[in-house]
Amino acid sequence: GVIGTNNYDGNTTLCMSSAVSGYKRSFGSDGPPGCYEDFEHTDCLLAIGSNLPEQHPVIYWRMREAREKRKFPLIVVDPRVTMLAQNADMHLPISPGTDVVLLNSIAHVILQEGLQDQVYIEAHTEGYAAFKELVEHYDPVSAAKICGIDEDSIRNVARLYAEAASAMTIWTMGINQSTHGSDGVVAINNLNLITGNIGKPGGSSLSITGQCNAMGTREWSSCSGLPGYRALEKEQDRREIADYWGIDADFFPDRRGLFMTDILPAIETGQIKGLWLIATNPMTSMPNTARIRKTLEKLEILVVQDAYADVETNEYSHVFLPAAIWAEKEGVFTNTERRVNLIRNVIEPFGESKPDFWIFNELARRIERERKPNFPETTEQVFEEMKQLSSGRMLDISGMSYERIERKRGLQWPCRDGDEDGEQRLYGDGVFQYPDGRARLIPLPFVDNNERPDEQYPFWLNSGRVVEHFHSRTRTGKIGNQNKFSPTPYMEMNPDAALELGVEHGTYARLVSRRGDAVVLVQCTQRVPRDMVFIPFHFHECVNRVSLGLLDPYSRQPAFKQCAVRVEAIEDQQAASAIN
Ligand SMILES: Nc1nc2c(c(=O)[nH]1)N[C@H]1C(S)=C(S)[C@@H](COP(=O)(O)OP(=O)(O)OC[C@H]3O[C@@H](n4cnc5c(=O)[nH]c(N)nc54)[C@H](O)[C@@H]3O)O[C@H]1N2
Ligand SMILES: Nc1nc2c(c(=O)[nH]1)N[C@H]1C(S)=C(S)[C@@H](COP(=O)(O)OP(=O)(O)OC[C@H]3O[C@@H](n4cnc5c(=O)[nH]c(N)nc54)[C@H](O)[C@@H]3O)O[C@H]1N2
Ligand SMILES: [Mo]
Repeated sequence: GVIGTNNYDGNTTLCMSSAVSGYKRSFGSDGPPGCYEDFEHTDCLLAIGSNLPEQHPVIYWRMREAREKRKFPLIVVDPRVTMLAQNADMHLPISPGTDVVLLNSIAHVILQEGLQDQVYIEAHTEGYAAFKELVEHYDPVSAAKICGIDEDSIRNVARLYAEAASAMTIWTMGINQSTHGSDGVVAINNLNLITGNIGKPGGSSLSITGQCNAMGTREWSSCSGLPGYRALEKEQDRREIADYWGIDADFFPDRRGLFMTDILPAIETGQIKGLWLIATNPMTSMPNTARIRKTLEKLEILVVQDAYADVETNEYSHVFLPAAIWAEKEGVFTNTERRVNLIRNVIEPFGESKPDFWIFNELARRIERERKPNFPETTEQVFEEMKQLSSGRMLDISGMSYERIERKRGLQWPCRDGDEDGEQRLYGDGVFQYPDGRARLIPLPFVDNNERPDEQYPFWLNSGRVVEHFHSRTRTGKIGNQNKFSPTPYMEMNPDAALELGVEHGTYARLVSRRGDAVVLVQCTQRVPRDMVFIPFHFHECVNRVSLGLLDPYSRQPAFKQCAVRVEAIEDQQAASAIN
């Protein structure tokens, strides 16, 4: 509204953008249709590429309690034996990046055996014929050869899921961070549409969001859009916001700008010369660290706005803006189940740091422009603006207030003016956000475009998280206990594979890919198959030195979890330990 660029994007592109684009393709809009209470109603839970006990322990306890009360089956799809897989009734150790094949095949069995909800399909969806034709090619015998799950298990899961009175799917980065991330989400939606499991108690496609306010960035325009799920491409949306802000509608670019993952290459080629990084640390979190370093060095101006001055990206900045952290500021955020909650500061900002909101306002004030939006003074005034801009829309929050949010311990959207509570689920009436009100069943042909293990690089490199650390460790890296239990970059490796290479448990080994190398401590474990290593991505100069991160064509999210590496034993252990 002041600078006039469309090149702004949320860290969401590393995290949730596949879920966003999958929801949009299937339902006509973003917005997770389910809620946590669905665990208390479901008769079958499918969890794909999500390690709930370590990554979402609070949601996990809720799910676990529900499962202890009503013993419903839990099926986990993950190439590793995660903590969640250990607790599952069935674990499907899928070949990396092939979830779409498994889901197509499950749909194949459901349609072949007539287990689908034909009434729901006919009343609420579009595209059934083309979808049916595509999944005919994915019989379990052929699919098993690609996705590595045997045909009997595929049939078993298909029957369990389709015959359950209600069934739900949750997923996180095992689906989203893939070259088929968006397709994977659509495949999950397809499964739930053909079984009539959308918007009903215990029946849902529920993406588990990464960060506490990942939903907020999606809803309120951080991802190159306009507030309230509005798009730069839509003339009416541009006009509504321009009128509200009192600026000219043609000040806005008429299309979205680059995704985060396309902004960095645009710096490489000189199209972008200045970058303002707010609360994200690409030197550790983006694939191919060497390339990112070169990119940041090329910038004419880099502004880093972060809570910690020792964040790695700050080594490349020209200006540092110290930001306050959550306990030092006030504002609302939206979680996985569309629940809006409020944080109030319990302490004053440390030192010279300021709340991000204050920084934005002060910068906007200093940028010279004839007609500028009016910038509110308090976060509560901003919330009042958001309420007005949401009124009558899908994400209506006009019935909320700071006071009511606190009293109700959060409210879910939509919560319209006058509503006592928000709605728990979306699409319960089977009316979707496409103009004709119908959801889309979308055929998903599988193209194998990953860098696969070969003779030179014989291992799949998988990466993710551990419970002890949060992301790039600017915070957890400073906490005694977290470092005590997870002190050093390490790699899960199958003991048989280690034996073959003469790599010993508890020693350092060298990991090599076509991009670079890294030194990690070897932890031998049966958690990973013989042709895979897994590395938590929290440590700087570690897994993302070697990762590739091919981009999903729809969501532009990197496939952090699939590329090929080799492992080499290291003779000089002392030198290796000095690196870490
Ligand atoms: N303690 C802690 N909690 C966190 C975070 C943290 O850093 N620390 N980060 C938060 C954020 S932003 C996010 S996004 C979430 C992430 O939460 P999760 O997605 O649950 O965590 P990850 O470890 O990234 O990945 C989950 C699993 O995906 C599997 N996987 C890899 N490839 C495939 C595949 O091809 N198919 C399938 N089906 N699975 C695959 C991996 O083996 C891994 O076990 O966690 C959130 N919670
Ligand atoms: N190999 C591999 N790479 C990955 C992933 C993976 O699974 N494997 N996962 C990806 C995913 S899902 C994600 S979400 C990303 C995360 O990647 P990033 O977003 O880059 O990681 P964070 O460490 O969470 O960065 C947040 C930064 O914000 C700062 N900060 C904290 N609070 C505040 C605040 O209130 N204001 C401001 N201004 N700053 C603050 C922190 O100090 C930190 O530097 O990593 C991605 N990278
Ligand atoms: Mo994330």
